[in-house]
Amino acid sequence: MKKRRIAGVILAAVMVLSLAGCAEKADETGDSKLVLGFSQIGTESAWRIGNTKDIEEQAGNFDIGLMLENANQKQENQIAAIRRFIAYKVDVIAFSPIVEEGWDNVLKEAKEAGIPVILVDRELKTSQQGLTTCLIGADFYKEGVMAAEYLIRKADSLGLEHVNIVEITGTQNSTPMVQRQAGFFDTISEDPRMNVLESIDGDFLKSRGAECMRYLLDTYGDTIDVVYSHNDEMTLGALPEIEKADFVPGQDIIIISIDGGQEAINVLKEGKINCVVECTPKLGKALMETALKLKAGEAVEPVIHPEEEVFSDEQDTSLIAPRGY
Ligand code: GZL
Repeated sequence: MKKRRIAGVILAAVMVLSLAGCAEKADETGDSKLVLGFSQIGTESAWRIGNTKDIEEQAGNFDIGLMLENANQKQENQIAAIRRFIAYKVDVIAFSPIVEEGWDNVLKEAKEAGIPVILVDRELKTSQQGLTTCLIGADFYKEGVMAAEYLIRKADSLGLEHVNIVEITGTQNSTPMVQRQAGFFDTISEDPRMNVLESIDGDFLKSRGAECMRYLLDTYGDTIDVVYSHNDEMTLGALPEIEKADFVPGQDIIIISIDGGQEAINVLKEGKINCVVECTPKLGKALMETALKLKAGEAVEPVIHPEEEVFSDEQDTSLIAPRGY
């Protein structure tokens, strides 16, 4: 018990020192340097790691004091971090909500403290309007549509009359999962060739992608024509399982993924993935620009969607530029 108490004291001391350090930075500049508190979901994917790196780089470029906390995939850690930002009286709070529900209380506390909140990457649902100022992040529904539109073109080019699809989804009740599924399903629903055998939750994790693919292969075997995976990590976990089952990914089974990280693009170039829909993690510049506008009392766009494209075996993949994440 004693050891735990000592550890607790050390952690608290570290927190105070790091906050004090931030306060000193603000004092050093002499001017009111913007302090931004950011609660990041975790490090579950190359996308997430790239997003964190970009936010840190852009905070430096804009000379913004960044307090970034990693929640290690736990909503309660994000809520605790947002409460620390409120206590520290940061100028702006931003976060990527791991799931859409359960944020009302802490967002009401931020509003009562007069601290504006920016949503980055993912959205949320609240019972009260006006608890957040804006969203900077991808149009996930459109990503799902682009994935389905690729599949329809692929089925046409192969002359397929019947297409059996398995879906490996991202974290249940997260915005990217809900909207990537909706965009895909809405688009294929008008095509009588398309049949979804099963959707299964891979939680955006590589290890879960492998487990899901093993289960789907055991259950559906060679009736599977397409794997639609909500992110590259799960896709990269699934591919070895497909090969262990003596199928050739990209040929025996069409592979469609989302994110567009370098590792998945390399596999696309090898022909083992057929389509990667881009979901850029580079949201840091827009975040810093928006935070500065909020601090200056300027109006901000309610939604900022970055431009995104589709990489696939329909193009010369050797021309795809380095991805940077
Ligand atoms: C999408 C982001 C998703 C990525 C995953 O913007 O929320 O979370 O697609 C990441 O790789 O885990």
